[in-house]
Amino acid sequence: MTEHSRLHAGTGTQGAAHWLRTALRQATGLPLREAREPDDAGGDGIGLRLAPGLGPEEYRLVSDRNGVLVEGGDAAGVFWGAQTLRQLLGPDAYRRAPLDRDRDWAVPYLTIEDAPRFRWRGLMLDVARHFMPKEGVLRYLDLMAAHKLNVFHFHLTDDQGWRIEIQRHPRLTEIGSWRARTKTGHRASPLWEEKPHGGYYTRDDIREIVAYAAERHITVVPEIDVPGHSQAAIAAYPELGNTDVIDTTALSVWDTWGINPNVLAPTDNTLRFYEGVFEEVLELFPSEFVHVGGDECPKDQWRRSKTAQARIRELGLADEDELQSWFIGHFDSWLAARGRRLIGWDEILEGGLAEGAAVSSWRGYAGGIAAARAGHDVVMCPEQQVYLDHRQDPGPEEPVPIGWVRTLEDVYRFEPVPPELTPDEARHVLGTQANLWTEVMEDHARVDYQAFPRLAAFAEVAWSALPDPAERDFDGFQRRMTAHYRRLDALGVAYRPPTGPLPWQRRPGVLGRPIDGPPPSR
Ligand code: TNX
Repeated sequence: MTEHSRLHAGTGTQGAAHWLRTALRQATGLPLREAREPDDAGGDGIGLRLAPGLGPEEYRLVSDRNGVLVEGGDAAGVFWGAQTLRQLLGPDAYRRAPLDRDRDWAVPYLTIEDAPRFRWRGLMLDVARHFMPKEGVLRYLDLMAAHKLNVFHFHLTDDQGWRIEIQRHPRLTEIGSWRARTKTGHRASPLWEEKPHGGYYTRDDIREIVAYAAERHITVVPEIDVPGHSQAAIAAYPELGNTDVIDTTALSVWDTWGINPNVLAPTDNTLRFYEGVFEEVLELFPSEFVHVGGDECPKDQWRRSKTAQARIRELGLADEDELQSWFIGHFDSWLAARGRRLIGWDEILEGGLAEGAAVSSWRGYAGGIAAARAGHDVVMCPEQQVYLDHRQDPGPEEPVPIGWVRTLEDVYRFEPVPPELTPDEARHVLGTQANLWTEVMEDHARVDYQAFPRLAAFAEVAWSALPDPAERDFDGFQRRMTAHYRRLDALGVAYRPPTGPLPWQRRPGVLGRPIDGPPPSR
């Protein structure tokens, strides 16, 4: 490419052209002027066009002496092809300004034909435990796009914080979006950070995030976690809690970690309140799926609550599990009536799975298998495999070590589709997702450290992995990683170096919760 190279964008490829021109102008300083006709792109120009013969998200990239042509089955395919083109230009193509204006930018002559294995290639980010300011979220969307990930599961609420402005319930953010102090390390750690922590996204921030994602062919799936993980909401509106069991007015936004007993009361008031929340959520997020959480809802308060017990009797339910299932079922029909689909953590299977609901299988594969067999769609994200908060090395230097050791190779060999599913059942596996829970990740550098390099291995699993993990070429992946580390450097990603954490990436003296031995395989 030279200053004379032009970019021709065929019908329906303007979005990818805009992204590519912006990215390459920044990195190369070349103008990449618009070509009016495909043949006008110059000998080493770039052409983008739709090719009806290709499937969804599929692309073909041809580089030869006529320049580079990227064809996609749809706009997303062209966009992923444009990402590959940047990859081929070398690590400096990921920078925001040229290091050297005189250098040559050449794409090797080659042909690439490429399409994703899964249509749900997700990353979940928990912005409740530690808030990630909007800039950081936009940056993660760029990192996702660079790895061809296309679903951003946005975990917006939890016991430790409520992160989305809801106009009709302003106290959710006035009270619920910050806490006075924070546990440092695992909950058994004696350390506290004695300063307020918080933040939230305004409605316009959310609109911007959703639009930025859409420009990158990423769908944002919002999560409002109910009926557990709700202490921040109860602190803001005490009537949402089980007021006949505890004094909910004494609750504040939670400052430590773990499974919290203070759950929502199964009352009409709570249902109406959350319908109001979800109405605003639907206005902001166009995604087909809306995540309602449903995980880790201890039933102790419901057992002790006269109100909850009366509701169980009135509905003719067997127990508290069925009460949770009724609660989730309410929002399943509520969402379905508005043309959306509910997705929840695999606990929503307990007490009967709501019709039409999809499941995020996190406690292993079992929930996903049961759901797929019952004809429900599944996103595979087993904690034994793709919880990136878990440590990536057994060494003593790992910062705040949590969970099982899941190395780069472990993640590379993770297989989303369990072999016990028949081909028909396996079609319900929409794809897979890596989850970033941020209890011990206080800023974006800590998030980077846990996410990378493993997210690169995960991205290959989601896009192109052979179904049999034993057939995957990890040595080849590692060789390709040498080049990829240079790209991550150019992007400013604070990954874990293969040789171990850098001094400032360590957290000496902060207690984690490592689990010894390998994770259960199923
Ligand atoms: C379980 S995964 C949780 C999260 C924690 C995570 C820590 C899930 C649905 N619930 O609340 O942050 O473990 O690994």
